[in-house]
Amino acid sequence: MSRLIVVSNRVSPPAIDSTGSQGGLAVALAAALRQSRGIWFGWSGEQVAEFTGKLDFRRAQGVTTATIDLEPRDVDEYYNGFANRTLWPLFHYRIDITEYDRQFDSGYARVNRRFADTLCPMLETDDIIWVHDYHLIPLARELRARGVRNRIGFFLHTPWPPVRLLATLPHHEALVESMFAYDLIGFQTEEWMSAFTDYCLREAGGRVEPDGTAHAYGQCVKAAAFPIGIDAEAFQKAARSNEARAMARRMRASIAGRHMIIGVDRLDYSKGLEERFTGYERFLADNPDLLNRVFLLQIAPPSRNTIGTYREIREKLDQLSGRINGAHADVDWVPLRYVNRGYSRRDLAGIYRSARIGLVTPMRDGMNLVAKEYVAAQDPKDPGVLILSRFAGAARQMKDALLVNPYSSEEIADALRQAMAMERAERVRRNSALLDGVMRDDVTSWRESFVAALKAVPQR
Ligand code: ADQ
Repeated sequence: MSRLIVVSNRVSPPAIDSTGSQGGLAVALAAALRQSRGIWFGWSGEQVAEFTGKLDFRRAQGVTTATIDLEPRDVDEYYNGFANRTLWPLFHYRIDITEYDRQFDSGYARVNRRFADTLCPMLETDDIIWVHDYHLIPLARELRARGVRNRIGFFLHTPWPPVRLLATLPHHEALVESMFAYDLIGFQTEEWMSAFTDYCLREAGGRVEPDGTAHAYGQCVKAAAFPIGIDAEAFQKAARSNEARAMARRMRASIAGRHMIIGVDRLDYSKGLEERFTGYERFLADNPDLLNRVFLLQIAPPSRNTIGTYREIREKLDQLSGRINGAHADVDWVPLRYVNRGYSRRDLAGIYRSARIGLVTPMRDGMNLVAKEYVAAQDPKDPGVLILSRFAGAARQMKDALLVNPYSSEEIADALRQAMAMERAERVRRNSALLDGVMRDDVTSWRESFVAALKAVPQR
């Protein structure tokens, strides 16, 4: 059996910890790594004064991880720079805050070379290599330049932007050309995939076969959509755990007969938190009869704190939440509870289950797993209602949610009103249809179908 080699920017700790704090992706990949005696390779998250390429191997729960430390300059230019200040905003259609800086370019190329240099000596002839996400787009090209002929697949967790947006990136051609060193490129949805094939046709002057094989730059690569899922069974189990029940009891006491709306997101501008708060403010203004009968709990742990745009959004949200509570709060009621910390998966499952409405309104999202977790955590006999942005990749599969345009505070307010009034029979019908999809298209079937498609590509 060929080994699976997973490569990602960061490596999740291999310990599958008993508090259920590890996400579905890490668990799904760990299962495949364990079965194939594979290795998970990436950055340790640590910095050293000078890059040495020294590998730190660890083994836990049958999974081997290999990590390297990076230099402060690498972290600035590659991680905080090109990955998170150039590609992340650009791939989320935010060219207004995308930073184009040559220094970032060279740092990104350098770290991808460093990854290739350290990974190469570890590889065996029939290993299958699976590279994850926008941090490592040119990695396959670097590996090929070092003589690697193994099958290499790439999965993009974010959206892929339309041609006109991508064309604002200096050297966009070189970035796309480097992707032809992969054998298979996976996208979350058909929409992101066709933005990529569109580029191959219109910018690169290539052609695309009906099965998604793109030909350009004298090479070819297969593109396909593989919508990621959650570890649905484990999440349902987490929702029935003692910790989740205790959390649900705690929430019930604090909800005190009102309806809770829940939002759970990394604090990121792509998640539409500002617009969500404004939509909720609008809902409060439009529905005076519902004041004191509902509240929004928004959980948003800070992320990427060292980047200015992330500090700015945090300040804006602090102001907005102050404004909403200042205008509407009463002595015994606060309309918006805004919490900046993380919770274990079991606690989170208990919180989701207590919420009458799951409000998931990203402006743009590769998939969005919170929407799927919310559905999996519901009590099937008396479930809550999912309100979902039509611009999340998940909206393609989750048609039984209330789909909204997150740019419109009226649509958010109307959907909240509709969800509040929804009869139990309709809630049950919608949740059961959504749950079928979440259970069927889970993270294991995602991983298996990607790996099977990669194995089906003839080796170079
Ligand atoms: P993210 O942008 O991080 O992922 P998402 O898919 O919503 O977005 O996943 C977030 C995960 O973090 C969820 O599992 C959620 O439970 C967890 N989380 C968020 N806040 C938390 C908190 N306060 N405490 C504990 N856990 C919390 C990227 C892409 C997405 C894509 C995923 C997977 O941007 O579009 O769905 O990768 O491919």
